[in-house]
Amino acid sequence: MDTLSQLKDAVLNGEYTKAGPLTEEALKGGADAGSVLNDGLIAAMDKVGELFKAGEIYVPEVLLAAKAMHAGMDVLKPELVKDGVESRGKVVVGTVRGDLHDIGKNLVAMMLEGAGFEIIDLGNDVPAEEFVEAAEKNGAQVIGMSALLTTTMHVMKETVDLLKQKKLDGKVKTMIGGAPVTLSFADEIGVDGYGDDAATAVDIAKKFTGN
Ligand code: B1M
Repeated sequence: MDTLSQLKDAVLNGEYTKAGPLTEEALKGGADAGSVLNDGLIAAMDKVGELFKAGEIYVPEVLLAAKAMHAGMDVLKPELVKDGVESRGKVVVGTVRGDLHDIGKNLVAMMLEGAGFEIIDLGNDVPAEEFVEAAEKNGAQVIGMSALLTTTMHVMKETVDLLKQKKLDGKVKTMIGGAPVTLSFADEIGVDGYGDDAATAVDIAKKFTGN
């Protein structure tokens, strides 16, 4: 098996101690950074997303794969900057104000990063103003918000309203998710997209950015 296939398998299987050295080996063997990223790391995370969506693997496997992907990305990042590989777009992510649950949000951020997006992760307990400011400051195309409590979901609407107030709606797309969030809630508050899992969040972000 060639090194890129070995790297893809290592990420897919969550073998995070192997992913860094295999990335190095692929680069030393003459592969360019773009193909290591697309045919190795991202190809593996795409597969992870598919398996996760189909219910064939679960959160622990996704977290391990994401950890392996990060190990590869750490080695690859300086090369990517050097080779000038373009990112798929910028996404601001965070868990809304008053809400400290961040496992799902982290998973979404990792899957987006694995798919080639640049992530501005604001952490948890993020107010509407901070989401909008971060999108403006970084020129992000998408704001992704997570909420796990029924009492904090309304902050998502505050962000949508603030974007409208600043005439940024349409320019900056919004997507939301989290256990209590539903499609009908998303429609009700006027966000642009709703993902019931991290893989769907990636599909939505790709659609928003024309990828
Ligand atoms: Co809390 N908690 N919790 N909790 N907690 C829930 C959410 C709860 C449903 C448990 C229950 O009562 N059955 C309940 C909420 C009830 C409600 O509002 N309806 C609850 C409560 C009440 C609380 C406290 C108030 C408890 C207390 O103190 N009395 C408190 C609140 C603190 C606060 O936030 N202010 C609290 C605290 C905590 C811990 C700190 C102990 C811990 C969080 C640790 C952490 O995140 N670092 C915790 C946990 C772990 C949970 C449960 C058990 C698990 C949540 C989780 O991580 N799931 C949860 C019960 C449950 O959900 N079954 C519960 C795994 C994660 C991968 O799933 O986040 O849904 P999830 O993300 C998914 C999708 O939703 C989607 O993709 C992910 C992957 O598929 N997704 C997106 C998420 N964000 C997305 C964004 C997108 C797209 C998709 O686009 C941007």
